[in-house]
Amino acid sequence: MVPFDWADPFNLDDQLTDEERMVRDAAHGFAQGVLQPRVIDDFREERDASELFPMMGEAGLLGVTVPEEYGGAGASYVAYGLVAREIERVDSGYRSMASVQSSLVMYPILAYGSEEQKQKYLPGLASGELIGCFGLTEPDAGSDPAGMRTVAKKDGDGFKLSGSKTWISNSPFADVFVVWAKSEAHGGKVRGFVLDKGMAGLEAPKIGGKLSLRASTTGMIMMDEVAVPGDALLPNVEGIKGPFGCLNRARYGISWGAMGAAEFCLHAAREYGLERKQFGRPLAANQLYQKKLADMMSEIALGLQGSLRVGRLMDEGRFAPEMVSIVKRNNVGKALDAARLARDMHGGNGISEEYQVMRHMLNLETVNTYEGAHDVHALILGRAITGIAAF
Ligand code: TGC
Ligand code: FAD
Repeated sequence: MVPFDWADPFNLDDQLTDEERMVRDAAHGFAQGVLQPRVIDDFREERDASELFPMMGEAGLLGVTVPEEYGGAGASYVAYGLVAREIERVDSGYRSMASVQSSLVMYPILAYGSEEQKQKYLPGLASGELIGCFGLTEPDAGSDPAGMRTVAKKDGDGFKLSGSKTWISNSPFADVFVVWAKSEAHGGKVRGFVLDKGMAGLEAPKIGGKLSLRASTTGMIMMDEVAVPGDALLPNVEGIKGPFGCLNRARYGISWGAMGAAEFCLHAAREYGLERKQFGRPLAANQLYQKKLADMMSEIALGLQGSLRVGRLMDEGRFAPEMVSIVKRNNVGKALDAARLARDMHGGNGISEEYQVMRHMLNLETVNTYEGAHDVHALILGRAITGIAAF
C-alpha cells in the first residue's frame, strides 16, 4: 500500500520520463511565473498578447515535438501534452495560442512541407519570432470543412487564392498563414498553402466581443485574389486528410490542456471549501460538497490516464484518430462539468474574476466547440462503432 495523493491519484508523475518531468516543470514555472500574474487583465481587456510568443519560444514551449534541427525541442507527444496542461491550468486562451503555433502551423510545415519551407519557417516559429495561424473554418463550413469555398486558381507559376476563413486563432497578428483551399489545378482537391503577412489582398481583421477565450486573439482571414508563388504550396499532402492530420495533434494536446483547467478548478474549490464556513463549519465538511470534489478528482485522474495512453501510442506511431476523439471529447466535457461545479461551489464569489473559476468555465465553452464540437466527436465515434456515418 502507498499513501494516497488526491492531487495525483494514479501517480501520473511516476509514469513520466525524466525529460518529460523536466519539460513539465519548465512549463509550470513559465505558466505560474509569467502567465498567471497577467491573465486576469488580459482576459478582462481582451488584450492582444502577441509579445508572449517569443517568451514562450525562449521557454521551449513552441514546437515541443519538432526536431531540434528545425529549432524545436525534439521531445515526446507526452511532453507536448504536459506543456498544454500547464499552460491551460492558467488559461485555455494561452494554450490555444501555443497549440495553434505548434500543432496547426509547425506540424503541417514539418509533415507536408518542402525542405525549403521547413528551413524558412520552422526556426522562427519555434523561437516565437514568427507567429502562425491555421485557416480551415469558413463562415459556411465549420463542422464540415470539406464544404469550404476558398479556391486556389493557377496563376502562371503560382496561384491566386480567394475566399474567407473565420474564427481563426492568432490571425490578426500572424506572420504566417497556413490556409486550406480547393485547388482547381489539382482537380478541386483541398491543398495547403503558406501565406505571408503583407501579401496584397490578404487581410486578417479581429473578431471582438468574445465572452470566452478573451486572452486569445481571434480573427478572420480575407483573401481577395492573393497571388502566391508556386512554392507556397505544401507539396506533400492532398485532400482533406491534410488538415485533419494536424487536428489530430491539436485535439490530443487539448485533451491534456482541458485537464489542466479542470485541475485548477478542483484545487480552487477544495481550498475555498476548507476555508469558507457556513452553518458553523467548513463548506468542505458537507457530503454534497465532498461528492462534487470526488467527482472532479475522479474524472481528472481518468482523463489524464487516457491522454497519457494516447500520447504514448502517438509517440510509437500506433494511434488512431478515434482514440483522439475519445480523449478530446470526454476530457473537455468533463472539464466543463468541473468548471461549472467549481463556479457553483464558490457561491457568489464564483462569478468574480478574482476567483478565476468562471473564466475557466467560459473558456471551456469554446474548447468544447472548436477542433470538432463535442457532438461531432460523438458522431466520429458512432461511425467507428456502427460503420454508419450519421453526419
Ligand atoms: P471523411 O470522409 O471522414 O474523411 C475524408 C478523408 O480524410 C481522412 N480523415 C482523417 N485523416 C487523418 N486524421 C483524421 N482525424 C481524419 N479524419 C478523416 C479520411 O481517412 C479520408 O481520407 P482519404 O484518403 O480516404 O480521402 O471526412 P469528412 O469530410 O466526412 O469528415 C467528417 C468529420 C466530422 C470527421 C470532419 O469533418 C470533422 O472532423 N469535422 C470537425 C471540424 C474541425 O475539427 N474543425 C477544426 C478547425 S481548426 C480549429 O478549430 C482550431 S482551434 C485551435 C485553438 O485555438 O486551439
Ligand atoms: P457548426 O458546424 O455550425 O455547429 C453548430 C452546432 O451544430 C454544434 O453544436 C455542432 O456539434 C452541431 N452539429 C453540426 N453538424 C452536426 C451534425 N451533422 N449532427 C449533429 N450536430 C451537428 N477554426 C480554424 O480553422 N482555425 C482556428 O484557429 C480556429 N480557432 C477558433 C477559435 C475560437 C475562439 C472559436 C470559437 C473557433 C475557432 N475555430 C477555428 C473554428 C471552430 O473549429 C469551429 O467553430 C467549429 O469547428 C464548429 O464549427 P461552427 O462554429 O461552424 O459550428
